[in-house]
Amino acid sequence: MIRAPRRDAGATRPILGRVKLVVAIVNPEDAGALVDALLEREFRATRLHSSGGFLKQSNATVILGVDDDAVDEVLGIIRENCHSRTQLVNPMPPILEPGEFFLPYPLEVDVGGATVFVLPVERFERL
Ligand code: 2BA
Repeated sequence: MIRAPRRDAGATRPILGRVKLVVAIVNPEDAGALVDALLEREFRATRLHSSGGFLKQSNATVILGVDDDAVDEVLGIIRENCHSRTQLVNPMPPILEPGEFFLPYPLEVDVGGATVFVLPVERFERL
């Protein structure tokens, strides 16, 4: 777990150990429980409001900086709290020629429990 330098500890210094940035794109209905579960385990997290490029619906992006050793624990917490769902999407109508017609019907799309990226962090400081 990252131990950020305290403000009264004098000079700011980078966190020891290799740090990773976990970026998790999750359903907004799961984001609250996920952030609560992370905080319970003493992980600091930031929740951003985002939206998916394909469905154009709201989702949530949760970012957190963690020690390399803690990445698996964080992935476990994400797995426990984020559930996959089926969402209906109305396809865009095509451009029709005269005499053609298009009967729109909703398509089912599986949206994963979470899309997670783990990135190396060059430097981490709390100033
Ligand atoms: P959306 O882009 O709105 O995508 C929602 C779901 O639609 C996806 O679920 C996937 O099942 C489907 N989908 C997306 N693009 C598609 C396509 N070109 N053709 C057919 N089906 C498509 P997930 O894969 O679980 O992704 C959930 C959300 O995670 C995405 O929302 C997007 O916001 C994010 N995401 C997924 N992959 C990403 C990536 N490689 N980079 C950045 N963000 C990503």
